[in-house]
Amino acid sequence: MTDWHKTACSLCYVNCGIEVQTEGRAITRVRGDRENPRSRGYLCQKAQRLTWYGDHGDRLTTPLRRREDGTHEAVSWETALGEIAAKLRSVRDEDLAANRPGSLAYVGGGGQGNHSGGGYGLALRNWMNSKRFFGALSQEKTGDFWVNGKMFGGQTNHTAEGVDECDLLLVIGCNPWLANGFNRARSAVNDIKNDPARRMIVVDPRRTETAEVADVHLPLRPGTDAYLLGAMLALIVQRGGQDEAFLAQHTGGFDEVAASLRKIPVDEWIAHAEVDRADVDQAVDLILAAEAMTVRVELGIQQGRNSTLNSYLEKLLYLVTGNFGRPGTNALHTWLMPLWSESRGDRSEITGFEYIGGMLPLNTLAEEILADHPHRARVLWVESSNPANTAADTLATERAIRAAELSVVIDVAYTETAALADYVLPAASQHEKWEFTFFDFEFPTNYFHLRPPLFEPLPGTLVEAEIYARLFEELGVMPDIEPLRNVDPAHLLKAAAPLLQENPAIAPVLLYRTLGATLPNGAASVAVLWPACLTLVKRMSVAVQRALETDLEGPALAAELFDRILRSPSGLAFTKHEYDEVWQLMRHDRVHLAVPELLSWLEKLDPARDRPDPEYPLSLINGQRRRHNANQILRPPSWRRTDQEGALHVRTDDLAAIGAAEGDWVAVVTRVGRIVVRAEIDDSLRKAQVALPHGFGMSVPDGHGGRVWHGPRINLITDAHDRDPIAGTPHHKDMPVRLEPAIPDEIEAAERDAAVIRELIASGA
Ligand SMILES: Nc1nc2c(c(=O)[nH]1)N[C@H]1C(S)=C(S)[C@@H](COP(=O)(O)OP(=O)(O)OC[C@H]3O[C@@H](n4cnc5c(=O)[nH]c(N)nc54)[C@H](O)[C@@H]3O)O[C@H]1N2
Ligand SMILES: Nc1nc2c(c(=O)[nH]1)N[C@H]1C(S)=C(S)[C@@H](COP(=O)(O)OP(=O)(O)OC[C@H]3O[C@@H](n4cnc5c(=O)[nH]c(N)nc54)[C@H](O)[C@@H]3O)O[C@H]1N2
Ligand code: SF4
Ligand SMILES: [Mo]
Repeated sequence: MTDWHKTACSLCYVNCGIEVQTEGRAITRVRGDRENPRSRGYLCQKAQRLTWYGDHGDRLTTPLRRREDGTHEAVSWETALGEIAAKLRSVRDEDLAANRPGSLAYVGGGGQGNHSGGGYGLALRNWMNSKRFFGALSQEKTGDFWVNGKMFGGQTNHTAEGVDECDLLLVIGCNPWLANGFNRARSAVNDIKNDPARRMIVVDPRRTETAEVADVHLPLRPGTDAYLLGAMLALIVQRGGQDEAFLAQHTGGFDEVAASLRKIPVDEWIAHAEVDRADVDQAVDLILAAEAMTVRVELGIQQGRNSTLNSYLEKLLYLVTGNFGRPGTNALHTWLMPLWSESRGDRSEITGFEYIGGMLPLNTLAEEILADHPHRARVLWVESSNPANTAADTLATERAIRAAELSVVIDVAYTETAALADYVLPAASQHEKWEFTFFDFEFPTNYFHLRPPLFEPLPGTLVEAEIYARLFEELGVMPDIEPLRNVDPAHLLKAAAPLLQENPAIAPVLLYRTLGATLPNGAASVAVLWPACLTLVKRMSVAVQRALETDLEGPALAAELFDRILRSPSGLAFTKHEYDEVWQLMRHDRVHLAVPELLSWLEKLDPARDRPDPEYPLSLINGQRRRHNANQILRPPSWRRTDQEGALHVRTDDLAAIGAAEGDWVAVVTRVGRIVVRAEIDDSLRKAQVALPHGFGMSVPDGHGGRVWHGPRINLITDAHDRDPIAGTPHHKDMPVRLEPAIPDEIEAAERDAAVIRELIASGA
């Protein structure tokens, strides 16, 4: 009998608890972990393919240094860290001498399954006196954070959904059937479908798998969400559907909102969205009849036109109707440690964009580095992210990586970003170290899951904490911790407190080297969770006591929480609230419904100005979630059971319009670029809508000593300047494009690559 080991799936941010069997470094079997109190045994079609993440030939096993000719050579950890430290020190000194802001640009800090390394990156930014932080979140969610800051008072006042208990699920711009995005998504959608008392509305241009089972599907024209949601809100208020008691008790500013909504030309806006008025009325009927509605949104509106405004309107839908803070509605959730921070209006000197949640738009990374400005970014530090594929405008991003005076990538695989970097540092994989995420978005009970390692680190790799500890030692900024070596672990934190207070910038590294060294089973990098436990207990001890079913208080409660986290391989509940305590999580005293910047944006919307460009008449979903894509996490071609080439999805009529047929190579053309892809029919798309998959564009070993491109590099055609005015997020879900038949040279090159990929898949690589 082979043992089952507990861990979590890291292929999307839901992080389902799973159990796996292993052989060598391979994961041979995967099943849902029924003991995980949150995911309760659920998993989706991707989890079975998890072994392709850590067990393949493109894993990094040694630090690499870039040669003059652009190729990489292996160097020792001492050499790599010594040279990096020397360069960092000299840039830091120059920054200080020139009295300019720190010129380190930091990208990433954690992917879908790994946040254990992120804290050390913060230490590095602190030491380099730099705030410049970019990441995946700052090209999808920062508009949402900005709105939360205005309405609830905190950019970390992030919302949860009550999908399991709602009687109406309103899905806007996301496809939980394929992308999940919330706990047990497919089961939850099926439960609603099979219960005649529960309803679902889907707002999505495409007739998605989720829309297929909805009671009402509003297939709006891409990019018109603000019009449709505005019209729906106007109808709700016209019909007196606002929850007066809720509004009076918990909110302010409704009258200003209502005044703006009353100006909306409802029929004109609905016509602009190209949906049937009768369907909109039916959706509004369902919303007004619902006892408990929950609204679930994602990239369709967050990476769509009017992104930040959409995030506001979506929240108004549940707040105006009083669907908040009750079972089955939206709510705020707790954090073991917030994944982002609070910004107070600081702006980039280079682009003028505001920091939101501590981040600058990823879309502006290349500008920050390439700008002709004395305060441009000079060092690029990338950890657990692959911006050469995932940031808008690939060519500009590649130029920026090369232009940086120092570029360092910490990753497990030889990514497209790593291939361009001055130094590449190999990390132990998520299955080779203690790992966790802060993607804990549940209310009233919230959960945390610390996963023990399945394997020893691959020889040559180090966990992030160790990489940073050695780097700071190399930088000569680590204080002497020798006197702490023989202190009894029970008194260690007290003994270390002065050191931590004197060196707040590098606290994570100090915790790792001190407290970490006393933790069992090599769990040293878990030490960073200790201050999180202390802070949480100070803020909400009752909720922690309830979750742990204990009367302990203060530091003893924090110690108990920390200990339970270490001893709960299936995860645990860490806070448990009563519903009406949701208001304690909010920073404002009441919800500020009126956000002047967004109300004036709403009032300025003009259907006459928002028409498709005749030169680029189609709307591209540039980065669709499909059955077998998973960001940039799974790289070997063989992992994909479906969509192995990463095809363009297009309707029969839109494809015929350029004289092409299914299986042909076609060019997708934007203002900034052109890529060639295989066409595949999907008539569930809306007329004039096409889709390219997320999670491709990898350069993989071709089996003959070279490399070959696998699937479209979709951000080659993304205009980084087509972005939200507040958050700077790209409009990936509504990119203006046109299709053209590919030319013979393009077809020949595409066929050549495709043949190599087919060979690789046939050989299981
Ligand atoms: N299979 C799979 N699952 C994943 C991932 C993955 O790579 N693969 N990645 C994970 C990550 S990081 C994220 S952020 C989530 C994203 O999850 P989702 O946001 O659910 O996924 P997308 O496919 O990007 O787009 C969502 C939907 O937006 C619709 N859409 C396009 N344009 C518009 C529009 O103008 N208005 C509206 N209302 N809808 C529009 C599309 O038709 C699509 O159905 O998925 C996560 N889950
Ligand atoms: N056009 C277009 N672009 C998009 C999107 C889109 O829809 N369209 N979606 C966007 C979205 S929502 C997201 S979330 C981003 C995702 O894009 P990225 O931020 O680039 O993140 P991932 O694709 O998750 O890549 C994570 C990286 O972490 C590495 N990694 C895995 N485990 C570890 C580890 O333990 N340690 C270290 N150091 N590294 C590790 C992986 O090898 C991989 O290179 O893409 C965005 N880009
Ligand atoms: S929903 Fe996400 S975390 Fe869960 S099994 Fe699927 S990919 Fe993995
Ligand atoms: Mo994402």
